[in-house]
Amino acid sequence: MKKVLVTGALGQIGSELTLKMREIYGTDNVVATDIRKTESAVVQSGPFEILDVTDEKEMVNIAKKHEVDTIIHLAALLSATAEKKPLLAWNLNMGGLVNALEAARELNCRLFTPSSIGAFGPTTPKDGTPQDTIQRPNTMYGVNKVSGELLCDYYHHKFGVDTRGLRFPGLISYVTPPGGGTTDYAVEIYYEAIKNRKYTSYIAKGTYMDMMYMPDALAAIMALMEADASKLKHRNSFNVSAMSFAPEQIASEIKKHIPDFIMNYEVDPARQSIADSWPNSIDSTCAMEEWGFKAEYDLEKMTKDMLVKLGLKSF
Ligand code: AKB
Repeated sequence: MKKVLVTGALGQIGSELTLKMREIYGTDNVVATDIRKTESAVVQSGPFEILDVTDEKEMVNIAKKHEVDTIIHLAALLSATAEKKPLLAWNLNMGGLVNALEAARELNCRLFTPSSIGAFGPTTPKDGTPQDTIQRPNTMYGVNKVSGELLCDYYHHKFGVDTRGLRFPGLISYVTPPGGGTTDYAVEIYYEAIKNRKYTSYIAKGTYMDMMYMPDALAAIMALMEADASKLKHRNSFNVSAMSFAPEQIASEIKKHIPDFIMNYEVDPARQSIADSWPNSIDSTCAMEEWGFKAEYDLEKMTKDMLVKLGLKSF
């Protein structure tokens, strides 16, 4: 990767990935884009363009203007929002992706886009979910993710576009909060633990989902993008996970550091039913074997780091 274009650069992944890549590849070599402009470090620290990803012409123009060789396409709606606004999700998630793929085809760029554990559904094996398995999701987000995986495979086989992707679990970070996801509780809980010493979970006890700390997610994206293409048997998209836990387990990990922390439950049926349709834990073996995926953070290590970064003093 010599010159990279990032879409959705002000979102949860983009706001950290853009800065990390600017450190590695050079500030001017990472062009950030988003539909809005804010005062964030991403906008202040390097090239930034306003881009609505549903505008194909504009995407190609910006990619051409900056002579990029890689597109990191992150702009998308997450699962809970997509379920509330399914048509918008279809138009944005699929429209944005096909435009990014067309830009990559026309300009001969490598393309990364995230898939998700949401690409699985209620008939998928729930534990140790394999790389290649049943994918019949019952959410609009899941439909978008499976369609996106297939579309990326199609562009790879039909047009030779170097497409790569990861099926991300819930991503946890202290920098930019996610918005509209089902796994967001696992981020909110840390903020609330620091602020109010209590949290009300909208996900029920005993609901396991895969999760990953953001530094591992950023490292995984860069390792996959740098990987030797000839080693990749799978294109879209690799299972990657660092941990799997239920709400009561993250709560008891927090309690080790904040003993008066209280967890309550008020289950949101909409998000619970999305969580129930997803795997308990996915198997990342193919990612490990094909390009050396490795996660550094488990629940214990991540919790310590999150609480310190969010300002917990007494450690
Ligand atoms: C969501 O909850 O929608 C995302 C995801 C797992 O894709 N965090």
